[in-house]
Amino acid sequence: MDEIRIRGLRVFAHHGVFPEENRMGQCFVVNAALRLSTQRAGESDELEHSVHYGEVCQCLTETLQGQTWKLLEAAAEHAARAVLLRFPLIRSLELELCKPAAPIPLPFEDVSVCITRRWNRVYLGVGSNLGDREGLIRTALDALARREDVRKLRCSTLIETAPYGGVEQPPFLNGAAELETLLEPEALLEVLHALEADAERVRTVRWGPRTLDLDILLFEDRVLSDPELTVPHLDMLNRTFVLRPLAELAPGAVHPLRRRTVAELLSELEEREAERTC
Ligand code: A4P
Ligand code: MG
Repeated sequence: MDEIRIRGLRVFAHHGVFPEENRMGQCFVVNAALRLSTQRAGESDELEHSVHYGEVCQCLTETLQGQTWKLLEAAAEHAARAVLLRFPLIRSLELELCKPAAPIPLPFEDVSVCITRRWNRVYLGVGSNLGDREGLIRTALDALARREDVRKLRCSTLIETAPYGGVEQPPFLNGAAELETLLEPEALLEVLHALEADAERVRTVRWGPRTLDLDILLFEDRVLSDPELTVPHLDMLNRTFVLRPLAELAPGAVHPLRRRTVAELLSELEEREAERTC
């Protein structure tokens, strides 16, 4: 992806663990790489098709001067977030926040924190088989869409599906959602669990009835194998109630382990199921 780079932006601010640092202030230096496609601006020669780097510098300066944080990490996090929220064309941002006058009683040149934050494209599986199924799903997705760190949320058609997994229970309403988020996977899962709790979900039987189930199916092309969060979702390849709505939203999305598109995975699964019923 193309980059616009800012090097050596100097900002006088008051971040630091020591009270003297908060009182006296010191000079911080910002380096940033803004990742976006510059091709359209390159062809049109119009600023509206790109990002005004002067305004980005202003945004960084205002954010870093608008509040005092103890840690460079916190200052960098807020500065990166402010830029990504304010300039929607920037897909990802690498930001280095340097503190050349940090209070270290030893000879050193510089100390810095360098982070990369981005709008991550994510696909969720949604399901419900208790209560007002559609209302519960829509309420949760509306709440997600209202978050500042979530954008471009789209939901597939919701389809009625027979329960899968051997537990006798009412039919499900299932769908998929696409969104972009600044949240990292673990933080997104926490948000999803909170939404499930808002829907008064009670966990009794594994794969049992639930008011609301929100699963992360795909998170960019990341592969995570923690039992607390396995991505891509472990069983998505075996579930038409997952792949069908997902294929409606993103037939060309690629499963990072299988290296197959969602449309291909769905037709392979449908073939396997047709063979089984023959
Ligand atoms: N977890 C790990 N990876 C993920 C992920 N990618 N997304 C962990 C979300 N959670 C993930 O989930 C158990 C644990 O999985 C969580 O603590 C989380 O940290 P849970 O939601 O508490 O329990 P569960 O949903 O009963 O278990 P599981 O294995 O997630 O079940 P599924 O996969 O959600 O399947 N039939 C139809 N027709 N439609 C359905 O939607 N759903 C299920 C449940 C069974 N049968 C169904 C349907
Ligand atoms: Mg689940």
